[in-house]
Amino acid sequence: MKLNQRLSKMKALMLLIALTPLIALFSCVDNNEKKDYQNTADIPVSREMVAELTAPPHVPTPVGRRKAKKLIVNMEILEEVGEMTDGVKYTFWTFGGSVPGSFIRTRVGDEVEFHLKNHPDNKLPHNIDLHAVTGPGGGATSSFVAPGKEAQFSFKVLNPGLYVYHCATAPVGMHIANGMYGLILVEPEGGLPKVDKEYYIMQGDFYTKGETGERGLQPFDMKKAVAEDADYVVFNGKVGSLTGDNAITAKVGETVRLFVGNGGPNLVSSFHVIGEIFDKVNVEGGDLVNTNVQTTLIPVGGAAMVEFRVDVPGTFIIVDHAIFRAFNKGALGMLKVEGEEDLKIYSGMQEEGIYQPEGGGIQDMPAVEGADQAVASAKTLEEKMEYGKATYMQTCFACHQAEGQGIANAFPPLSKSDYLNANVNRAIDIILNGKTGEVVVNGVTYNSVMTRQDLTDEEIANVLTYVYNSWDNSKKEVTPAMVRSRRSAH
Ligand code: HEC
Ligand SMILES: [Cu+2]
Repeated sequence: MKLNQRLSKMKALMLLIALTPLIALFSCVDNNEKKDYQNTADIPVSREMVAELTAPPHVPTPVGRRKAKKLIVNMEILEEVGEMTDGVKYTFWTFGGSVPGSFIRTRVGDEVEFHLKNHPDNKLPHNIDLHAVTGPGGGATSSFVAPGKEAQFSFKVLNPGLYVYHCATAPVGMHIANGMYGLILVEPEGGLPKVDKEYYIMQGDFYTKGETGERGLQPFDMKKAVAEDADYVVFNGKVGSLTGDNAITAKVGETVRLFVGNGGPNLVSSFHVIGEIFDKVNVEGGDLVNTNVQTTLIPVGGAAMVEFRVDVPGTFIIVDHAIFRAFNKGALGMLKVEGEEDLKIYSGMQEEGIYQPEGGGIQDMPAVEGADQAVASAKTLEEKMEYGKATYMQTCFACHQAEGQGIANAFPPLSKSDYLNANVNRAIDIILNGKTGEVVVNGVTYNSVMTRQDLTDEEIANVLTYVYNSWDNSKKEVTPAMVRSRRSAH
């Protein structure tokens, strides 16, 4: 090496040494961000970032040491048929296509810009109430969104913790019962302590027209929901979402953190992992840490973070310890741990399978009698009303509501509807063909979409007879012949 080369190298080295205190000073300012504010509301945000969203049981990357940001959340609502258990289908309403909805990970001080999109193929309006929001309705009042529309609102994340979010559109219970809930995590400054594995688990209870295990596409049952008589109590939206090949995993010696939520709508969870003790629980998802916990209570609309180290291999069964729910209604998951046995901790006389669901009761329940009941023709007005009401509750109820009152800005009322009462043929046509464009009902303009209803002539006659003879309407009787003649008019 030549002398001048060596000199310039030394110069560079000296420059570096001279700069070192400065660099240290800068990184010190960085770490002392706390000093810049009294309140989390005053934490400054730097730059913008699109939030990573994940479906259960996965969670997005930890926030670590990142600074508060403007965080863009793009959440799409999807109404889709999914599987509750083998052979049982259910129409789930979802935030992001999964039950529970996409996991949102933030830190205190983030300014969240929330974009709620309601897919154009959906049938209903929705909104979102995030328990992490300080503001009216937790965002619900600013996020009501019809199919094919997008709503935007922003909020500052003030309190660390694990929070539930859910739809709060009427009938609220029904939206939640169909799966409209999820978790939003707010990490403290500097992030949560590091662990090896993190998973997202959320419990929910479901109510179907048929009995538990009855096959086919099962509609939601309002009566059972009100009676809190659940057909399914499950983790992550379906029976078996966390069992067999879907089990969550860890290796001996690893630390595991579960973000556990409960969407309800009705049942609190006695959350327990068989054969493990929670080393640490952030009770109710807040700052209070309890240690050495066997079972932790997760209220409906609440959450908890549980942490434990796995010391021995095996299959650890995750349950709601209200045990019939686990073995008969689906609230059962598995954590599979691989690694070396430690005979000191556990002797090894492990019997796998001892806690399997009893005979897979849910899967193989035979279809209940009455499923293939012949459809008798309605003769009297009373019978027409009875059959018509059944069709109404299955087909029209979700939009026009139980008393035909509709939903403001979205679904016109059928009760005392001047539009309905003015023209029977027009009403028949609407059910046969669907309806788009403006309609004015009792002086209020609606401009939305009613999809065409796939019903028989008799079903249409009965449902319209039911509607016309309910809620102060004009008491007309619609016959299958009338429907037939409208059908052939096209
Ligand atoms: C997916 C939601 C949805 C379902 C299900 C639905 N409707 Fe509608 N209905 C609407 C919407 C939206 C309109 C207004 C359409 C427009 O703006 O053009 C409407 C309009 C109507 C109207 C005319 C306006 C009024 O209020 O009088 C009648 C009558 C009606 N629906 C009856 C029914 C009946 C009966 C059923 C069940 C067989 C049914 N609808 C199912 C959404 C729905
Ligand atoms: Cu909803």
